[in-house]
Amino acid sequence: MAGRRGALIVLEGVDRAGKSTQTRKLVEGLLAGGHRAELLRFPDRTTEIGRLISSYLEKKNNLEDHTVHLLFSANRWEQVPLIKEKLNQGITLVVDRYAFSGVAFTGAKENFSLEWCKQPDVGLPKPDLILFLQLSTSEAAKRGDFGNERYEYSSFQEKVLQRFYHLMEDKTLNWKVIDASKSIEDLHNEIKSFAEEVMREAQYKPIGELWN
Ligand code: DGP
Repeated sequence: MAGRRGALIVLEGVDRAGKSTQTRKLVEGLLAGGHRAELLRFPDRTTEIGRLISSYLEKKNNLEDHTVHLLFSANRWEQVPLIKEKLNQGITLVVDRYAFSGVAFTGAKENFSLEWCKQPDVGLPKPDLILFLQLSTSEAAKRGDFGNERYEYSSFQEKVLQRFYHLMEDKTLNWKVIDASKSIEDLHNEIKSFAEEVMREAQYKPIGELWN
């Protein structure tokens, strides 16, 4: 048993692709199957940095674009000790958004290179699996009105999607693209089988470093 670790599984996608529903269902499904699993989400709005981010997203405050990028990254880094501890205890972590959202959302703004955007997140624990919930921005928009938060409009989401496609070209990462237009249950079953496979493979591997 010694040395077995949990897997780090990330769900990514544009807004309204169903990430939050699917992360929740995956954790429930893994627990029901006798696995140890917990959910994390970024941004984590409960920390002090998270509260700053949250009021920025709610447009209650304005922050300079580089500054907010670094805050999102810091909000991930502040959870790294906990992430490592849980993984080493054998707990699989299912994460709703990670550094890829960080790069895709800031990278969708004018005058930000992907290279610059990646730097603050270099060295974060490397996901064993990144599930990309693929949904066109027009399909996403049909799922109901976007909310009123910053970034929740179609022309921006389209740019975000292009940045995600660019990030997916990185073959050192284990991306799996999933058709998010399927039913919630079909999507869940597909995601769960990818997750169980990677949990078996990750058990004896050291935790990697992202983009390093
Ligand atoms: P959510 O709580 O999942 O609805 O995400 C909040 C919004 O913040 C969503 O529009 C995506 C965006 N977002 C998530 N992570 C990052 C990040 O690291 N950087 C930036 N700029 N935006 C992010």
